[in-house]
Amino acid sequence: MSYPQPSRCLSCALLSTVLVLGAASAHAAGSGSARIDLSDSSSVAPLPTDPPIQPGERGSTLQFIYDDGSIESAHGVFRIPQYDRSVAGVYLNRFPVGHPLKVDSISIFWPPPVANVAPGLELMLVAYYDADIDGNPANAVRLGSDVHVTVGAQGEWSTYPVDFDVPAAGDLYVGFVNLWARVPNGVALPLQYPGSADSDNPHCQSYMAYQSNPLMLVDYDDIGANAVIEVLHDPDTMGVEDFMIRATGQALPGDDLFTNGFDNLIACTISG
Ligand SMILES: [Ca+2]
Ligand SMILES: [Ca+2]
Ligand SMILES: [Ca+2]
Repeated sequence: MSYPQPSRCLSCALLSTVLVLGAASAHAAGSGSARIDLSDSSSVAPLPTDPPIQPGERGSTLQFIYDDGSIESAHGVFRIPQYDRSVAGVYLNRFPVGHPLKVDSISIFWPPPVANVAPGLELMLVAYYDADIDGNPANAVRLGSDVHVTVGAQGEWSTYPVDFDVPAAGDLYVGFVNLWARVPNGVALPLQYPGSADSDNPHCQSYMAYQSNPLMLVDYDDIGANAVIEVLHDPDTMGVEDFMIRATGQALPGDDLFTNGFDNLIACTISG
């Protein structure tokens, strides 16, 4: 069996689009992210553009979507330089919101079989609230309690009910942790790419957090305790892409006319 050639992110810790926190060194040895190109294996017809972001009223379902439903790549974290084991990470989309709300579902598009993410593997759904709306989730507060679920069918969406209360306007981050690889030194071959991504109409609001030392476990309670936080915003390595992680939400009681609150969305500037 042949695998698509990954593009590795060995230098990404030095790029301006990458937030590197703590005392970790660059990726000379340790863990690094990589992607595979799946643009020829899309099983879903692409839409012309992402679904429009519509204002909602109290009682209506709020949609948080950056992708067009067609997958172009998938991302993973691996032990480097051996490039022989998959390491756990936190995969997130950032949605600036203008009001309190309740997140009631998270949907994840699981990549096709070539990404080696088998149905039934255990993951955890996570959400965070960042009051300072700065695009850096290092100080974001984790919301709710543990939600353990499993990978669904490959090449399809899985929708999971959740109950995460966002307390106020700010940045909402939603996503998952691939718990099945959250063991010292990760898991053995074949390499796994759990982060399905959409290259069309990128919003630059997709993040990966992980430890640079593969012996250390990714911290999903405190994003800032991880050595690396990357944004999918580099054409040469990670791509400029959106994770195929969606959410729905409801306005909390007492809110009046409610918008999805994307007012604070930063511009997605593609460089290079
Ligand atoms: Ca998109
Ligand atoms: Ca697409
Ligand atoms: Ca922040």
